[in-house]
Amino acid sequence: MANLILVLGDQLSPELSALEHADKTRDRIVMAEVAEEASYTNHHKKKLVLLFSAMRHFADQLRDHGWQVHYQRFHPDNPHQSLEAVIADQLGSGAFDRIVTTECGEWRLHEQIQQWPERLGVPVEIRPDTRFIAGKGEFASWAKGRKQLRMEFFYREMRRKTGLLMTPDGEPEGGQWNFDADNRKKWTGKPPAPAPFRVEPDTITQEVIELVDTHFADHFGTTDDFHFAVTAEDARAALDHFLDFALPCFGDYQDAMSDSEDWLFHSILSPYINCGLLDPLTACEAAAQAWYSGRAPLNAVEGFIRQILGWREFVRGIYWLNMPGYARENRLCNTRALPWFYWTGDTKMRCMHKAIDATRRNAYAHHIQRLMVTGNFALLAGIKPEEICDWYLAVYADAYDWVELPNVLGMVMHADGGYLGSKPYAASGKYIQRMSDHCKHCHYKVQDATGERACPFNALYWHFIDRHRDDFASNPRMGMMYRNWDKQAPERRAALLRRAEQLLEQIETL
Ligand code: FAD
Ligand code: DLZ
Repeated sequence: MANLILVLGDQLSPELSALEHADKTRDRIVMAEVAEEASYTNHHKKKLVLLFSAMRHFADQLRDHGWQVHYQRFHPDNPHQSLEAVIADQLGSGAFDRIVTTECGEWRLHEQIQQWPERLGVPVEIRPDTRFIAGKGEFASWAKGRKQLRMEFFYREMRRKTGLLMTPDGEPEGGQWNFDADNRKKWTGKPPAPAPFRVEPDTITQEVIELVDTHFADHFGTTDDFHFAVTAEDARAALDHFLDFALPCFGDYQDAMSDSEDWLFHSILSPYINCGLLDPLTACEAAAQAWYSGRAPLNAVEGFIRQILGWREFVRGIYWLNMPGYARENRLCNTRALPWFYWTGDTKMRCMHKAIDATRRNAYAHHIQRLMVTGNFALLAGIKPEEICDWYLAVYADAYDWVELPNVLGMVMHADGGYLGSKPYAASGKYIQRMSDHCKHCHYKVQDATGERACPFNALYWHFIDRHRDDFASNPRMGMMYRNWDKQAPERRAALLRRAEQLLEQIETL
């Protein structure tokens, strides 16, 4: 029996389940750069370069290991511009009995692949994606019957399952599951943040950069200074760079933001983990080892492992448990369009400008910028979930529907009614001032809430609290906000709401 094995752009792992037990002499691997995948959103140019170059390197590696690979390079004149068209063409070019693939990461594509047996007339075997620590069924079993799904409890299960940072007696190392309380320091320039890991573009990457600049010129971002790893070997080197230079401070400054440093002490590994160049468990094990050998403190190592073993696995579980309905949720009934400055960075709000500008240059912003700056603003301003979700899906090198959607729709926009997180991450300018040095460079005054130059986050925060009283006043974690709001003088409340209304009317000019 000969198989056509489809390997997607985010499945660049030699141990991919679709490749298990395959026969190098009989089976054919298909990989394709196609317009349909490259254009379903306005993918950042650097994401396109990363994926196409990493796909080409991976195809070469497979060939070097004796596999037969059909690889389609992107060209706008190619006759087959969807994965289905490429597969149909390949089926016609040989005697293949079935298609084998690993489950993909997006509902959109998943639905298409489900229809292939009927549309293409051959069986399709879809294998579980074993690169995740929890299978879809395992997550569904954990979730079943629980009133609330909370990451922390799922994370503990994953710690027990993997044994990561667990004592031989089954207790968490350090006597605590979570050291988050230690991870909220402001960064004032010391210790200096390490330079990010860089790989200079080789010939393949240079060709892809030219291709993207020619055929995807209208996509968001820039290919300038492309320095991501595009092979598993270099992704491993990026992990080692993180362990040596950033992990020791990762925990302390995990929530910090800086006006002068784009990357701080973050790992910058998500682009590699998500496309298959780096195995998530390998990254966690290497971090745990750094603690055991005294190279990094426990608050840093536990914090890093929690992001991958906890959040990454949790959001994936939420996604597959709730799609396709999840993508349509809008429980806060938001209707406002996404302001244009999300695409240009052209705003006087310094924190927003800095986060969007870094995003445009790097196809990267760290978690707190995504959550507490661009995300927080969208939440406070009541942006339509589908528009802000599409922005996040487009602009980051690590963005795929399964991870972007729960983070944006659930964690940031609270559009799922609190299914993913117990309270919205709404915050005023004070939070941004506490965690960064942006405010001292800003046109707006963070200490003011009303007046022409008052920080927009301030009045918008109270407007959010006021307009969502029915949604949140009975939430025990929000009670204090409502008490603070209610005890302000009526004239003060009216002035804040007027200022917020004015900001919302002039949102494009902020
Ligand atoms: P680090 O801060 O070094 O964290 C280590 C790793 O933990 C990351 O590489 C990532 O694999 C994982 N991780 C951390 N937080 C999360 C999380 N909330 N969900 C899933 N994994 C997590 N992450 C994506 O991979 N793709 C996305 O499209 C994406 N969209 C996001 C949108 C919003 C609004 C928010 C708030 C978060 C989003 N995240 C997304 C999560 C997180 O911001 C990124 O994973 C992280 O910034 C990637 O940078 P890093 O590798 O330097 O991460
Ligand atoms: C994101 C992306 C892009 C930009 N291009 C391709 C492509 O040309 N070929 C491909 O196989 N995959 C691509 N991908 C990834 C898919 O769109 C999709 O996000 C994932 O395969 C879902 O798991």
